[in-house]
Amino acid sequence: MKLVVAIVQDQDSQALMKVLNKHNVRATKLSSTGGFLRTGNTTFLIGTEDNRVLEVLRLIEKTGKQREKEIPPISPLGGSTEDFLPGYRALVGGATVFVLPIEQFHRF
Ligand code: 2BA
Ligand code: 2BA
Repeated sequence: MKLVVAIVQDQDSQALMKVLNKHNVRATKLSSTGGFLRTGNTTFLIGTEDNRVLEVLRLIEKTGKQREKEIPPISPLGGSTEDFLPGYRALVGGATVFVLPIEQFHRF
């Protein structure tokens, strides 16, 4: 068994959950925050049999879209022009995915 951890953009999370449900893939959705942009994203925990990992990856790949996110420039009040941080466009991936081995699985 494997644990698929998938970080997706909030905009794609509903569609992904729908697709997973449709394919009978069990999942848990967590609200998360990206360390770089400090904005919300969604983390899916998907415990699945080894022989379904590829299928799950394909479902995630098909659902997530790459998007450019605009980071506004920061101009500090009363700060010198050296403190000015220019705007930034980050290309945020459709999904960042980790696949981990599961040592044990229990339901109590
Ligand atoms: P964030 O950390 O908010 O990052 C959003 C996007 O900003 C990233 O998209 C990347 O394009 C850019 N970015 C992040 N760190 C950067 C840096 N140090 N320098 C320049 N640009 C940077 P993605 O790579 O598609 O990542 C989307 C989200 O997936 C991330 O949100 C984070 O929550 C998660 N993630 C990505 N790589 C990860 C990792 N190795 N471990 C844990 N979470 C990760
Ligand atoms: P939910 O996904 O909201 O599922 C609640 C209950 O609904 C499940 O209880 C199960 O009895 C039933 N259920 C869920 N998916 C089903 C399906 N495809 N077909 C038939 N019945 C289904 P639990 O199995 O005790 O799970 C409780 C919660 O634990 C789940 O809430 C989910 O958040 C998490 N979970 C369970 N298995 C998981 C897995 N393989 N990966 C990730 N999260 C899992």
